[in-house]
Amino acid sequence: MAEPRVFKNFIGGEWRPSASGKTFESRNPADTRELAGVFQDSGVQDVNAAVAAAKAAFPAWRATPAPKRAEILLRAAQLLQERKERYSADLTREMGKPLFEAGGDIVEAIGMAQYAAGEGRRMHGVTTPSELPNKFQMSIRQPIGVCGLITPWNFPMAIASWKMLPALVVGNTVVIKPGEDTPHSTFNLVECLHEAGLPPGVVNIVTGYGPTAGQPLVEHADVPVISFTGSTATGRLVNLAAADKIKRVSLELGGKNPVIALDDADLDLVMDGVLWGAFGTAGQRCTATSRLIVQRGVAAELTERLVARAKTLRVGNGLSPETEMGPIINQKQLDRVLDYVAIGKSEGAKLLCGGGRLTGGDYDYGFFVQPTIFGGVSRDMRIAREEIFGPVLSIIEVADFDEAISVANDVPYGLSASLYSRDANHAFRMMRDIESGICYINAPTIGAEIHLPFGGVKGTGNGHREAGPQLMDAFSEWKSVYVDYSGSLQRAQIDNEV
Ligand code: TXE
Repeated sequence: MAEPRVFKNFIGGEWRPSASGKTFESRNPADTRELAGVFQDSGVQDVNAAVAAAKAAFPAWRATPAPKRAEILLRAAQLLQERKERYSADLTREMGKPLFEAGGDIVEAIGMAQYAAGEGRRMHGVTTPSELPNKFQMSIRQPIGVCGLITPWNFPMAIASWKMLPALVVGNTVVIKPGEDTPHSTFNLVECLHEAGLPPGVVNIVTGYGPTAGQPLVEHADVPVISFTGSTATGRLVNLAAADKIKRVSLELGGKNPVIALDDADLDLVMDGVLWGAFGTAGQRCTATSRLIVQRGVAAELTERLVARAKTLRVGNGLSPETEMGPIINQKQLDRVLDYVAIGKSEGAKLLCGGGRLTGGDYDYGFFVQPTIFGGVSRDMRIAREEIFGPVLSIIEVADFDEAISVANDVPYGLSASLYSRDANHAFRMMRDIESGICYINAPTIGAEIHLPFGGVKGTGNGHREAGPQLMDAFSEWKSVYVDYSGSLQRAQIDNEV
């Protein structure tokens, strides 16, 4: 086994230990005997140093032409492509997801680098006519300053890229505090940016825990923008801490995503979609399928076939090519998943398969849970309403499409939702009536692409979207510019009275 790497904070283009000298370990969740890396346990002094470096780098980066900024992103995309295999293994080692899924994380970062780089040659504003003669007007997009990025552990490279690359192409500088379980992938992303020519101080990494390293970043007076992905509870704290200084906060929080399967659905397609949606990434996706809302006519057959397939899924170390489902990220999340299994049973739901921790042999060194399916779930049960963030699927039977939509919308979240049906009328009603930011027809609840906005309604966030044509909105200000070349004072709304 290779010597574990010790990562220092990356501040102003230099490697710096935490001011306290403290470090923490990240271990492979599939095999805790394996150390994935040692990272700095940072505090307020380290955050202050990183913000100072980002602030100092801002004027020159802001003044760099956007197409030049974009060229660096494109070169980084090329480097990511060349290193995809190595970075995927690093990601699997720290996060646990199987290698083929880890590759998806890297591909998403590559796609985002290419997409954001395209904006370097667009970054369109608008020109509009004036209501007065001899007057010109337009809007221009401008950077804001130092952006504080706080990311979770489930998509260690993809989520970092969604936030960092749009912020950079607009001309902002960045301090990122990655999830404490999975910091390595952020270093890999930033390594490519630096080799591609990113100037020192434009991106800074401070590792550590939420309350000690995340909170000082949120509260820092020189950080006007916070972009956060994580739990609803922490998102609320972040929002409250930022409110005092009237910061811009973009939150991407949880989900309780439904698949609706109607009697006329292609059941083979539903099977594949639900298994992938519920058990891909061991259910640790904000878009994971956690509810199957199924019409009565196909409920029995679908349930029986799903349970049979779930029992055959190969759960194991993500580094092994046979693995279909990896571990849970850590002990705390494992306990949470098992707690929800107990809650489901006590609420009267029927445990159809799974529900236990996998033990014996190598399983004893990781956080493995069986793919779990509950039947007989009703809409008011906690397992039908609360985000579990693990491989647990709740099946809820309904009479018809109307009841399905009503159940689907009856949760505090609204990120992703899916309908399986051959009926175009139901498909269009779904698109109109489902309360979610992302809607799929005949496809699972996971699989968002970067060319469309990502985010949700209700408790899933606070109205912002990542990626898509809106990707730069959280990280830019609009400036409206009026140029009067009439040579005299022209008063809008007064001198042009209708
Ligand atoms: O998240 P946290 P956790 C949900 C999911 C999961 C639950 C808990 O339901 O079971 O959250 O996961 C940083 N100020 N999601 O505990 O605490 C923290 O260090 C500033 C959904 O891992 O929200 C990490 O970098 N920052 C989600 C980040 O916030 C703070 C993905 C997320 O951690 C902080 C992950 C503070 N006071 C979990 N406290 C999704 N939307 O996909 C913590 N952090």
